Amino acid sequence: MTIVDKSVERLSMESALHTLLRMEDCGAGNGGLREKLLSLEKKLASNQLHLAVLGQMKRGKSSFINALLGTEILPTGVLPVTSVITEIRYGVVPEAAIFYRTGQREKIALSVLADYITESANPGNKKRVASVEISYPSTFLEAGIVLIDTPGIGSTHAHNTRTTESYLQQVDAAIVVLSVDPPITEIESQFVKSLKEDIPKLFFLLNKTDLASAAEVSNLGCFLRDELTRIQMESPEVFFLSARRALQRKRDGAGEDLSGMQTLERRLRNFLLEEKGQVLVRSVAMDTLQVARTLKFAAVIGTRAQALSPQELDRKRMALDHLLVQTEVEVRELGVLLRQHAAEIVARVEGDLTARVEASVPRVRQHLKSFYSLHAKATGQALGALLESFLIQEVDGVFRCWRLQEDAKIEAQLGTLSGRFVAHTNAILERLEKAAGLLFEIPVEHVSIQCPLRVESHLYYKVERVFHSLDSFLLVLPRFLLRPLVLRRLEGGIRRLLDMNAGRIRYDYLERLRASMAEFEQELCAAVGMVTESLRSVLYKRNHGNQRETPAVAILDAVIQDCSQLSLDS
Ligand SMILES: Nc1nc2c(ncn2[C@@H]2O[C@H](COP(=O)(O)OP(=O)(O)OP(=O)(O)O)[C@@H](O)[C@H]2O)c(=O)[nH]1
Ligand SMILES: [Mg+2]
Repeated sequence: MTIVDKSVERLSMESALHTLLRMEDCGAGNGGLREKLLSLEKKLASNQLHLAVLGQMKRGKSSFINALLGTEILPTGVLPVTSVITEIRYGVVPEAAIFYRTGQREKIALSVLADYITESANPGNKKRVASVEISYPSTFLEAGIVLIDTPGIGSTHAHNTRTTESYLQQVDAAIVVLSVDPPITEIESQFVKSLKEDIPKLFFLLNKTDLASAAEVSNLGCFLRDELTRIQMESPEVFFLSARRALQRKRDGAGEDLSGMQTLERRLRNFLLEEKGQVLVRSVAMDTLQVARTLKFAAVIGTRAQALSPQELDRKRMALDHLLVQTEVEVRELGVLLRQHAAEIVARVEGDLTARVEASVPRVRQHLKSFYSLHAKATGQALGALLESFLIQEVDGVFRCWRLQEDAKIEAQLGTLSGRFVAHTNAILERLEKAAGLLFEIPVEHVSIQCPLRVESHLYYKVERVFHSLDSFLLVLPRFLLRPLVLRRLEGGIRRLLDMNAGRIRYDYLERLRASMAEFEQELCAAVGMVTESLRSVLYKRNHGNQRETPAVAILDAVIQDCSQLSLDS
């Protein structure tokens, strides 16, 4: 038993799924449907809360996670420490796995973790670690919480900020760690504002309360809430903590909780159970309802079929077979059409990207020249390094804004497209169900399917060096000759840098669109396949279990009722 009790809703959802799976085991259904039920069961069981711990460097993010786990797994310190995204999830054996950008994976002992995730042992992430996964046998994690330690934003190491930002879209909730010294800075306010867009739920944690008196903490809390309200955070949830005291208390294993940790732990578990868990149960219930209604429809037809004479049954079977084949043809045609539309979207992205690069080359060159004039004193290698880091930032900016706009554009196009295709599929299903109902003289209530089409974002930018060391003989050149030479070299790298990143982005969009479309098409086919297979299986099983069909309808009615209830917003 985990520390989180299962909710009543979750238990009845589990039981509804078991009932349907048991019916499947009796042989009443079909393979696709069984797979669907098993995937729903898995979805329900995988109720996990991906909880990122975010904030400016040195606020105590890693210390907070250590305190939650009651042990000092993560390195902490007075200089910027964490440089790699680190996920910590439940596991019986304490260990860590390193995922490299090359795709390689390596298991390591927790004792050498610092060699991979700290700025001092892995400066600028030269070991090219993409992420780290830690397993740890903590009861807190066993409830289904995955903690994510992140590099501090606003760190002097710019790559750390980028690492964190590119990860945010994957989390369910985040704890923004602030501290009493000072409670919130302008950078943090801006950061919180940007987070609101990406993360469904934010908690705020004012850490290091041991450094202030109770009265000061209370004042700081008010100040923090005011500031959060000012930046339009609706009813912000603020917690107070001393990660230092909390860890000490867990180590000593006793004493009154003065750290604030218990309140926070309780809230996080409730959040997982009540809010996230309910959303999940609701979505599983909606899908299960679909399955149960399909099965009932088929079961009712099956019952009807038993009352028919063999000749009449054969005639109706032939008619239904014809309908099923026709449906399958229509769905295949729909698939072809869908792929055509997907290709059009990809072509549009390519066009936009090319236009972006073309428009940016002269602009970036102009910006580089202005920056160059502003730094009239620098020359030689130093000037090269300065211009290069400026250029990298510029290129990053070119694509960052573009991607946001492009993502919004694609999202809108996909929304329209998926809406249309879901409607087409529903129309096909409705026609089939009506015709089958008419054939067997039973009432039909079509339940619309819903499969949203979404594209996940996993893009990483690659910023490569464009300025390489100057040949030593050039360094003897007088300043008035050397400076323009350095500028020209950098200018020469602009297009290459833009093209290289455009290529990566193009490939990334292509892959993501392809994967999403394939998944969407598969979902649509599965929704139709569930109905056609159920009808086939029930019609060709006339001689097995004559007595089973009637109770099946009653059982399905009960499941339908439960799922309808569970799928309602509470
Ligand atoms: N007094 C006090 N110090 C704390 C507390 N929590 C963390 N610290 C100290 O703050 C410093 C930074 O802690 P970390 O946990 O490394 O901070 P971080 O946010 O993970 O830092 P980065 O990984 O560099 O972004 C360390 O010296 C900690 O000992 C606390 O509750 N009280
Ligand atoms: Mg840290």
